[in-house]
Amino acid sequence: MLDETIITQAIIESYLNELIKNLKVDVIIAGAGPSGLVASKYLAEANLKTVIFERKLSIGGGMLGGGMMFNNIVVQDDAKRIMDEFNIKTQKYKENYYIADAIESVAKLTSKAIDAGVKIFNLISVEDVKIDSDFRVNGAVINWTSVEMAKLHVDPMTFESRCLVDTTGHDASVVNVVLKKIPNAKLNTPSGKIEGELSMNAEIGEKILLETTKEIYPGLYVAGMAANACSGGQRMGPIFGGMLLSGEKVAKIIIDKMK
Ligand code: 48H
Repeated sequence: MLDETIITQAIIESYLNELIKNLKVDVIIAGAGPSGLVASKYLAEANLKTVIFERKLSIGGGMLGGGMMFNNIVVQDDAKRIMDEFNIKTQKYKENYYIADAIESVAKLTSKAIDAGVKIFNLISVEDVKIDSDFRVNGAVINWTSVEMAKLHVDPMTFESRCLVDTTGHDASVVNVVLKKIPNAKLNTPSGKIEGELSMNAEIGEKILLETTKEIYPGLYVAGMAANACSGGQRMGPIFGGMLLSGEKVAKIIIDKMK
């Protein structure tokens, strides 16, 4: 005999317990694309309590769709070791070009992050940041994506963290909120504002991404496509090595700062 009430109670109770357990963490990551997933695994392995809030139902961001829905991705030599570390199969296509299955890549990035101790909440959007009295970012203000989509007037709730990472992709949506809502916020970019992403150049875009991955505002870090969007880096199309390396780099910066 299966009891629907027990099934419902099991879900509600365990979910609420997970939320409560993660009210105060070391690192909150906004966005479960490739850069956020990679960053989360390394952070969790360094014993930093890490949670990801992902706006969508699906995990993986732009990686899931490969290039123009041909769901293979390309990675270059520099990032092959990260693919190996996550146990993602790669096939050499030509010197310095490897291909991998986009779905396998997302599945294994996700699975390894979870195995390392990361908690991922999907269907939740980071809509604002929490700030201390010096305007340093120290948490995320979140709401159900369905509330956001329906434009309902429902107040959000707040999760506290030692720092926040914006891996929301092209939109850099958390950094945009900071600029809009924190008076005279000056970003760690040439103009102090968002420079905007540049048109396609895979070679430059991938290289510059390691420089644009950084603490962009006190307590707020940026990695992945959001990093190039903030600092005026080129887009690079469906090559994902830079996203993996950027996730690894932001984790290293945070670990060094927090240890
Ligand atoms: C919670 C949010 C919010 C929010 C968005 O776009 P992503 O895949 O991000 P990256 O930077 O890890 O990877 C970029 C890559 O996919 C890509 O687009 C490339 C390489 N483009 C090159 C080119 O030339 O176009 O994932 C971001 C994730 C998504 O899942 C969003 O749903 C999620 O973040 N997200 N989650 N709160 N406010 N905003």
